[in-house]
Amino acid sequence: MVVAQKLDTILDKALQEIWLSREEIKFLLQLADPVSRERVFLTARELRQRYFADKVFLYGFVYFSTYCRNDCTFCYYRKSNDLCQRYRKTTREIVDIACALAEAGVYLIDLTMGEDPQYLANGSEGYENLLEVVRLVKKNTGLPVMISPGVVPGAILKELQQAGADWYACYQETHNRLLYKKLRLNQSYSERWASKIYARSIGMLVEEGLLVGVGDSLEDIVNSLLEMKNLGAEQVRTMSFVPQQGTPLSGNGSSDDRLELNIIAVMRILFPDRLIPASLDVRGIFGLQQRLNAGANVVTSLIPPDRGLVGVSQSTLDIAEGHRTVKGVMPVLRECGLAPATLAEYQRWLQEKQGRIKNRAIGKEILCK
Ligand code: SAM
Ligand code: MD0
Ligand code: SF4
Repeated sequence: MVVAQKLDTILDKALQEIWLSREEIKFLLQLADPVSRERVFLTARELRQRYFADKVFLYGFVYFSTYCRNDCTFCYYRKSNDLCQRYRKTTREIVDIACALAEAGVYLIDLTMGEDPQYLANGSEGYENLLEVVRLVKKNTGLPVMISPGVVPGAILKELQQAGADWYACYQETHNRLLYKKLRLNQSYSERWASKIYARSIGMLVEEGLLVGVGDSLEDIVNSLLEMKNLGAEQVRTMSFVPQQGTPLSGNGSSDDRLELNIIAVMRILFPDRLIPASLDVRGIFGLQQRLNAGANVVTSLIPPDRGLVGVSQSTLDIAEGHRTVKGVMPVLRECGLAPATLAEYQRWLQEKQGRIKNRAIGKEILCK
């Protein structure tokens, strides 16, 4: 079949929400010519419109501790990188920052940290501090909360949920175990995966993520998308790898986002009703329009300019300039024909999902009896 015809057939299936074969997914992922890609993006936008109209969700990002006990080869904040200057915000500071973000109009606070031993390996006192952060952020902002603390024991996850965490974000990066081993040194693949399964089983919403451009093949990406389907994560993301100074992978990586954009569009096609981020943490404000046009519907990594906070993969890009703020992204949303949802709309989406998860859990219990 000629390329255009094949594309017609696949996009037709996509619009009917018929699951694509491995080969069809791979075909979409590898597209390089601008005309074909634009057709895929158009389909992705049509599907987004079907489920979310022109509404986009905005997430505030608080990277409250950049200390980490791990040594991920791709990460600037890996423990053995002496080049990075680290900080740990106090509980008071974290709450103030979260309140400022809430005031600015975000709908969710993403509390992210390196696997900081002060919180994770400090016995029960560390966990208690983490729980207190979540409790106070929830209480003072009244907003949905996402936590990205790395892998934590199930019992703690449950307490974090009780403290007010709605979402657990924990990215596998790849679902190729060999590649995983080279990226997340000395970290168990199975444990990381199991933490997300457990989070779902107790009724938390889960975000899964895929890192691209770190030695992954197209086949790996297809596998990842299938694993994401198995997991049933409510939010799925992909981010291009950004090389970091002082790390083993500092010389690798490319500034071409073609694959990331293709994956965003394919994610929208495969998971039309899920949340898919356009992260400001890859190319800053400059990269936002492309990501939204590929079918993303959440702007993540909004950071207040004046609090000494950093991003993860772009630690400073566009932060001090105030481009990574609600105000800063508005012109881009408008340009894309999109508008921010209201907080009530986000909360409705969340409650509907949480209700469904709860019913599923009850169903399982009945089955087990
Ligand atoms: N420390 C926790 C963890 O690893 O799960 C939570 C936050 S971690 C800093 C968040 C994510 O940022 C990583 O899982 C990875 O997907 C992404 N990330 C880190 N370094 C990156 C880089 N150099 N380029 C692109 N994404 C990166
Ligand atoms: C982002 N910088 O949304 C953040 C981070 C962690 N949950 C999210 C990677 O892009
Ligand atoms: Fe630590 Fe997370 Fe960075 Fe890995 S990705 S080194 S766990 S902060």
